[in-house]
Amino acid sequence: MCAMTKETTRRDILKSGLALAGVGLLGIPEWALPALAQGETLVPFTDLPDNINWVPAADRRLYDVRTIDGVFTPRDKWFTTQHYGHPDIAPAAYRLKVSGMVERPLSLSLDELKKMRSTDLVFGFECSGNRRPIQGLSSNGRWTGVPLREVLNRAGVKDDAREFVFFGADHGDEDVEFRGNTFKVDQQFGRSLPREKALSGEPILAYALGGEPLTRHQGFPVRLLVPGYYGVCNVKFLAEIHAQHDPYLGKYQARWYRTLRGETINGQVHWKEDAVTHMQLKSWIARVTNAGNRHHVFGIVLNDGTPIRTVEVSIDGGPWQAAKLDPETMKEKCGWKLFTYAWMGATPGEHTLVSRVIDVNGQVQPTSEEIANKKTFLEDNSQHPRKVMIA
Ligand SMILES: Nc1nc2c(c(=O)[nH]1)N[C@H]1C(S)=C(S)[C@@H](COP(=O)(O)O)O[C@H]1N2
Ligand SMILES: [Mo]
Repeated sequence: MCAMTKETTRRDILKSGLALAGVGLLGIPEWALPALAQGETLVPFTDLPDNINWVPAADRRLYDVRTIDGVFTPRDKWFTTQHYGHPDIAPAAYRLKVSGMVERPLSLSLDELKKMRSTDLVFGFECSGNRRPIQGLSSNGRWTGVPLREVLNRAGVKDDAREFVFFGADHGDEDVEFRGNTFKVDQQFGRSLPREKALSGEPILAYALGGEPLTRHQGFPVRLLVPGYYGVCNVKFLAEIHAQHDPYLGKYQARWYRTLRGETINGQVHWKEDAVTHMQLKSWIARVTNAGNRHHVFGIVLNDGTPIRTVEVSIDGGPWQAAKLDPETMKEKCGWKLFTYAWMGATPGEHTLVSRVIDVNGQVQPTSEEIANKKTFLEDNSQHPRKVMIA
């Protein structure tokens, strides 16, 4: 709500031509400026590939974080990825089924869902494959939906239901390998949550983004959102919730989104394979701009909702300096947190800028060397040294 007001304010200011003069006086935070204000230029990142394909396929889109001009990602710019394309779902025919170990199996229409108590959730997430140098698989939104717990309570979850599987309406042919045999099966996209998480009151079944129906890319008509979790957990085109006793081991739960990490336990390295769940503590520099002799560094912080203590920036290997966390975005537990840093006295030539975030528990965003024991490319939350060229 307050964010909507902010957007309007910014636009009004721009219209009235006070864009630059009014910034300090009106207290408009620096990140609320358009990507490029009058007289401002984008400082090129020299670590970005020359010709990035921002829309590499019909079902994929990267978000160019250098163009960010507000807290919320515009609906038509949201990053997207899907594994089985977009299922066509007619809203009138849509039903969300709740099946398995429940007292009352349900089949809810979109209208029935919308009549239930709704809640708003500011939630930004990234695909667990989001990483340097592009960092384009992340976006931030204000969602509306029904708390998952309310739907599950309506169905009456049985005591021995331990696992909740969320199936999308999308599906495709998969090869399931087993001891030298390959079985071809038609699988739905599926992810699961343990009972404690499903009934925690946190996840929602969202039907709106930015106050409007979900886009096709974002999972029309209904998607699961698990605040603080990586993209893959947020099942789009949600068709069925199935309560069961045993762990669900479908491809997108147990195989395709898996992190292999070496952990030292009692002096011995144990190789652990985990499903991708909560987001790791991460920050990255999204944009550097120049106006006169000032350089503005702007970046994004993302994590699982653990409160943030500080973000720091280091230039050319120099000491860590505190960046400024935007107080508005800090209010939202699971939204993007934005930060700015005023870089004074930048000299012509190439420079390396890097950010790191520290949470209230003292956990520090690691360097890539510090997570060298993580073997799959997913969950890369390493500090990202950005190379920039000052003219
Ligand atoms: N039904 C369904 N849900 C899905 C997917 C999918 O392929 N099918 N992809 C997941 C992955 S890997 C990510 S990163 C996010 C992307 O969400 P977005 O397209 O809204 O950005 O959706 C997740 N939910
Ligand atoms: Mo993903």
